[in-house]
Amino acid sequence: MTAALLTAVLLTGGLALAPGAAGAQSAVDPAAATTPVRVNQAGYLPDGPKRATIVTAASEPLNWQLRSASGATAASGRTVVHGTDAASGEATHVADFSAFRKTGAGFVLVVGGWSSAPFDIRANLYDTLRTESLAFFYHQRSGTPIEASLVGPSYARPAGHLGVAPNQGDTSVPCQAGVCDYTQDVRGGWYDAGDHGKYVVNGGISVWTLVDSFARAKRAGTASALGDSTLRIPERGNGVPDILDEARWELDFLMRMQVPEGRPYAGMAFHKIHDAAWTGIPTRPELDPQPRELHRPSTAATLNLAATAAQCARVFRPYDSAYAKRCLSVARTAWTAAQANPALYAPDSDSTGGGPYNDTQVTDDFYWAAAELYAATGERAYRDAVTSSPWHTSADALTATGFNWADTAALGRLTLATVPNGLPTADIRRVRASVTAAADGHLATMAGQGYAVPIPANGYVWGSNSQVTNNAIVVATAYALTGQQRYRAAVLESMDYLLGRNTLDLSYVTGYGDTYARNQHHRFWAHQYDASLPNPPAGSLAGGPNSGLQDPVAQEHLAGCAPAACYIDDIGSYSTNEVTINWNAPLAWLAAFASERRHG
Ligand code: 9MR
Repeated sequence: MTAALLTAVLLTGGLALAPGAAGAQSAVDPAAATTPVRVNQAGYLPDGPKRATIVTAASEPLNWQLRSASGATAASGRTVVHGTDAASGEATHVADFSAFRKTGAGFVLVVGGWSSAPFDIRANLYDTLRTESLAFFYHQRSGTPIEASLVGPSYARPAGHLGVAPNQGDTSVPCQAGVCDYTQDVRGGWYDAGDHGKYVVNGGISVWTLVDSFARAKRAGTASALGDSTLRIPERGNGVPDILDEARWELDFLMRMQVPEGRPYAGMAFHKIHDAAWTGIPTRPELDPQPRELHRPSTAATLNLAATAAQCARVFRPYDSAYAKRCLSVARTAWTAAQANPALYAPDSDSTGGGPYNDTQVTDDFYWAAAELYAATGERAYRDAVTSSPWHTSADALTATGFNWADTAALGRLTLATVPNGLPTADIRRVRASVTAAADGHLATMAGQGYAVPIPANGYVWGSNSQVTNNAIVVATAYALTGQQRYRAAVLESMDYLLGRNTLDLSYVTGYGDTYARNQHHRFWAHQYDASLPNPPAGSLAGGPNSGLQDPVAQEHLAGCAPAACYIDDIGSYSTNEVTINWNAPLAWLAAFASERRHG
C-alpha cells in the first residue's frame, strides 16, 4: 500500500454521515470526515463567537446540545437551516452557542445523535499558537544550526547551506549562465517551504506580515506578547522584540540579494537563489548536494526589497537606529533601481530546481514600495508615487479572493490605513473606508456560506489557506480601525475554519485539534517517507484545498472534489499540502491578534 493510500484509508476509516446527508460525502473521498458536526477542534474563546456547521439535508431545524466533559448538557438550542454550501457542495445547518461563555475542556456538540470532535473553551486558547506559529520561522532558518536546546532533539539539525560539503551554497553563489560573472554571499534567510529555495518576493510578503503583526500589536498596546524573550530563538534576551529578531534574519538575507554597486543592474535584487535541479524527499538541508544559483534580477523582487527595507527603517528605529538607517538606504537604492528597470519580469518558465514566483504585473509592487517609503520618510517624491498610482484608488487592491505574494497592493493600502502619514485627511479617510468596505465584503462572503470562510467558492487556489488568513487580516485591520466587534468575531470564525470547522473535519494546523494535518510536503519533516525524521512541528499551516489539483497525488486521489475538499494530507501533494513562510506568517499574525484579551 502506498503511503498516500494508507492516509486515504485511515481518513475514510471513521466515515459517518448525518441523518439525511447520504451522498453528501462519497465513501471514496480520501479525506472524508468522521462526523457531520464540524467545530473548531482546538476550541473557542469564552467571549468569542461559537458556531458549528452540521452537514444534513434536514429541511427543518434540529436540536443541538452542548455537553461538558462529564456528559452534562451545558446549553441547548436549535440549528438554523443554511442550505447548500457552494464550496463543499454540502447541505448545511449552523448551530450557534455563542451565548455560552463558561470555560472548560472536553466539550462536544451533539446534533441528531452525532457528536463533534471534543474542544475547549478558554481565554488562553491562542497563546500557544501565537508562539508555535512564529517558531516555524526559526525552524526554517538557513545558514545556522537549529539548536536542540531551543526546538528539542528531533527538530535539531546542523546549519544548512554554509558552503560545507556536500552543500555547495550559499556563501559564494554564482549566477545562472549569462546573468552575472561574479559570486555573491547570500547566506541566511528562511527556506521558503518544503524546498530549500530562497525567493525574494515570497520572503518579502512574509517579512512584511511579521513586522506588521508587531506594529499592529504596538498600536493596540499589546506588543509585549511579541516582545523580547517570548520565543525560543537564539536572540532571546537581546533587548529587541523576538518577532523583529526573527524578521531580521530574513531581512539580512533580502539585503544580501541586492546587486552591488558597480555591477550591471546595481541596486536591483536577484529574484531568487535555489538548487540547479530539484532534490528528492527527504533531503536534509545540510545534505543537499545541488549547485546553487542566483537567478536574474527582477523588478518585483527589487520592489519587495524596497518595501520591506523601508518598513524595517520605520519599525526597527526605536530598537536599533543604525540598522534602521541601513535598511532605509537599501530601500532607497532599490526603489531607484526599480524605477530605472520597471519591467524586468520573472518568467513562468524558470521552474527547474525551484519555484518560478513569476509576476508580470508589478505596478502593485510599486504602489506597496512607495507606500512603505512614504510611511518611513514622509517625503514628497514617495507621496507622489503613492497618489499617482492607479492602485491608490482601485477597488482591485482589496479583492474577495485576497492578496498574496503576487498581488501586493493591499499591503500598501493597509500600511497607509494604519500608520500615521501626511496624506490629506480626506484621502486617509477614503483609504480606511476601502479597508472596512473590503472587510464588509468578506463578512458578506462568510454569511453566505455554511462554513463561514472568508473566501468565495472560486477562491480555492494553491495556498488557499493563506487567502483565508490574508482576508482575515483585512478584517482584523477593520477591527483595529473601528473597534466594531463583528470584525473581531469574523476573524475568530476564520480561525474556526482553519482549525476544523470545514468540510474535511480537519485542522490544517499541525498539533491543533483532534484531527490535524501532519504530513505536509517538506524535505526534512518527512516522517511519512522516513520514520527517523520528524513530522512538521506544531503550528505548521498546510496550504489547503486547491481545486486546481496541481500535483500527481492530488490528481490521483481527489478527482471530482468540491473546491473546499480538494486537499489530501499526503507529503506528495505539494499543491494542497505544503508549508511555506508566506502561509505561516499570516497565521502567526492572526494568532497574535486572537490571543489578546483586551477587546472591549
Ligand atoms: O505559493 C505558490 C503558488 O501561489 C503558485 O501557484 C505555485 C506555482 O507556481 O507556487 C507556489 O509556491 C511554491 C514555490 O514555487 C516553491 N516553494 C514552495 C511554494 C509553495 O508550494
